[in-house]
Amino acid sequence: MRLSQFFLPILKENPREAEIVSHRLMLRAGMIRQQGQGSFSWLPLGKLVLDKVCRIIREEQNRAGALEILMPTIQSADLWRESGRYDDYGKEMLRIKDRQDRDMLYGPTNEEVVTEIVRAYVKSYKDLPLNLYHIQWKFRDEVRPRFGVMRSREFLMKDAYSFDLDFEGAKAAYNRMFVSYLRTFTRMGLQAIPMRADTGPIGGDLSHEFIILADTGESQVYCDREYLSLQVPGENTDFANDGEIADIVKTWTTPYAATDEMHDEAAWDKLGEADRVSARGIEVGHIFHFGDKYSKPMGAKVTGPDGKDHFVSGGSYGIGPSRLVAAIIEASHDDNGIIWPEAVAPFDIGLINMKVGDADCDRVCGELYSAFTGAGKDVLYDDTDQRPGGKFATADLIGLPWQVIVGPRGVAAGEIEIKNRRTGERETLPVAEAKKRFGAIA
Ligand code: 5CA
Repeated sequence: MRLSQFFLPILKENPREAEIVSHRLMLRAGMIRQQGQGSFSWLPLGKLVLDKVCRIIREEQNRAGALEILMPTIQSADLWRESGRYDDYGKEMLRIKDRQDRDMLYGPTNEEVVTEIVRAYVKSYKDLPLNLYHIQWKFRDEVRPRFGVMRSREFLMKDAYSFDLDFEGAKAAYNRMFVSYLRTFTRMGLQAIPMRADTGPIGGDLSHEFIILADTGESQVYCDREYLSLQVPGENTDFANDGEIADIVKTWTTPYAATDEMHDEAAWDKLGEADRVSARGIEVGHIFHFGDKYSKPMGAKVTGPDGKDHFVSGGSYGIGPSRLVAAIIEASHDDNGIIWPEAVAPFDIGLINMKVGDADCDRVCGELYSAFTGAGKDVLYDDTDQRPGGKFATADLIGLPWQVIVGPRGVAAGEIEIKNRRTGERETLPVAEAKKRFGAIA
């Protein structure tokens, strides 16, 4: 992509409304545009990152056996009356009337809709286990929308829903999602700690929040330092092996970890002073086990191996991709801007032409652009007539992992410079060597 043809509305000044660094940097880097209270458009740079985050989530959901669907945003109030949540949910729910004066709502979550699907089609235990997920916009009329996309009113959520014959099956499904979440967040360069959590309006008897430690986090959290060095399960984890998955969950739930609402002072006091981490945290995922809370009032049942009817046992599993983009920035930035982990970077390489119009610089940039893109790299080529200082500032602000800098003096000697955004390390290389460095055959 040529920067001259891209849409990157960079802000020079710090936007005054932004209280935390991720909100500030997302606005400055032209990733998002606020459209209303707690409502944002995603501009091209932001959308590229959001899509990469969603792709990792999808891959890990699919690996754990979940199936992707897509449910509507606007839901019928009658379905929520069946579960009993229409009146309970309170002011966070945006209630709407259609032209026939029917009560509708903009979904804050989807337990009712997905339970209706299962009730309609799933009749036998042989059709279970089943886990259906989607990535869809949600609306919650939050009391305090703030911090940009971190706590917005309209936000993207990946929500998965598991259905099993009995409690044991549902626990195995919960465990698979638990392990899938560990892998998902690690792949985005984040260290997420699962903590015992309150179940709130979703309900149920077991729940974990996945928390990123960050000073700007909204929750107070408590955990054992041991979490900071636990090994995240690898790609070869066998999700079909309930025993293996349960062992991983045991390892990750044995040391103490709890959010403020679930904090147990007595257990906390037993930890040595040096092992205690008391910090602020950002909730990026939340999983719930709630058994027949929805299937019973909504009549979602299957015939069991005993020939009798059983209400299906369920759980739900949320991740906030839009919040995650902000959380990744909170965890990875410096004074000059964002530092994207490679897996979610909007482009892999920023190719900077220091003197556009200089025949040799243009030629070498053209060659490198073809070589890198040919090797499967996403490249943002700064072919604008901005001064070098401005180009460097933009490159640092938008945080691409690598900068490849082509200037007249270097080119005359057949050399270019590469800079690693994270470490700041610079290296001067012959052009052919630079091509090889990023996977292109010279
Ligand atoms: N139905 C369940 C699980 S699918 C559910 O709704 N869970 S939740 O309420 O915990 O939300 C799931 C995830 O959505 C949260 O962990 C968080 O990452 C994200 N999220 C929730 N509220 C907001 C918000 N106002 N702005 C941005 N992301 C949010």
